[in-house]
Amino acid sequence: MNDMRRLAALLAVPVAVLLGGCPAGTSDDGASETGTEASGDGDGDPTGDGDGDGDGDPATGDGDGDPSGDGDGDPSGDGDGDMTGDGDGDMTGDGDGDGDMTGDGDMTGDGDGDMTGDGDGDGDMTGDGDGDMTGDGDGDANACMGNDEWEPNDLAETASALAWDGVNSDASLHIEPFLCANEDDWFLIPTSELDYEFYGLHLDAIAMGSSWCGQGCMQPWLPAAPENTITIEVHDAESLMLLNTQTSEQGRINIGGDGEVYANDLLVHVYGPPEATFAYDLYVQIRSYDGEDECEC
Ligand SMILES: [Ca+2]
Ligand SMILES: [Ca+2]
Repeated sequence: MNDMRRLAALLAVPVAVLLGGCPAGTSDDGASETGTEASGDGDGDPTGDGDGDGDGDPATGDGDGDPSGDGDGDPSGDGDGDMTGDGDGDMTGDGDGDGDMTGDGDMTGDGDGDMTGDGDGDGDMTGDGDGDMTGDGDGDANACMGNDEWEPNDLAETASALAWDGVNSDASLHIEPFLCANEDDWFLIPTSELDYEFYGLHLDAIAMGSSWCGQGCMQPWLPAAPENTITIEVHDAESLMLLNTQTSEQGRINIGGDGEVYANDLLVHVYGPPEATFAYDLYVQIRSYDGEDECEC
């Protein structure tokens, strides 16, 4: 292959040098226009195009004096007038046509065409690589800036694994997440770590503005409204079977249940209508004993 290229270069250069300096002999000389060449078009060169260009490259007929045939006067053959052969008219040879040296169409050189230089390839300015503008990395354009530390967890597959705050005759945990508009929060509860004879689930969720006991105990409460509405589903983490669910229009969930169905790891799914966006408390408790939760004012 290298030998072939070398041969082509050796052949091309002398033809251009030797014939390129003598245009008068082939185009302006009336005697040579009489059809001495085999093309039969009367212009005195062998291309058959009738242009009589006499440019020293009898094979191309484009009048530019190089053998590439693209008419731009350089031998790269891409017609853009530079030597890179990428056809974009700048000298970088990266083919992106932007005239800088990075090759990605902007100056950052990370290949994604945005100016952040974060190399995440999503073309937005957040640098989290998920292609939406929220910067939370969850790929959900509806999420909000005030979201919580357990993101991204908008799908069962990306549920945030939680740890128990303490384990003895019951296991409990408490977190304070945030629900954005049109958002889902999924949490994985490590119930299978527990070795109980009995599994009693007690799950409480309290939207900001409500309280543990609420209006009945003269404690803070929220009126029924879409913006105060929250739904929680409890699934078996392996089968994804829905084990329990509750919706409250007043931002106060209180789920209870017991049995072997709660012995496996659990998935807790939190969501609301589009109007609902609030901080909330989530309490999850698994008890090894039976018992009710009653508000004692
Ligand atoms: Ca959230
Ligand atoms: Ca979420």
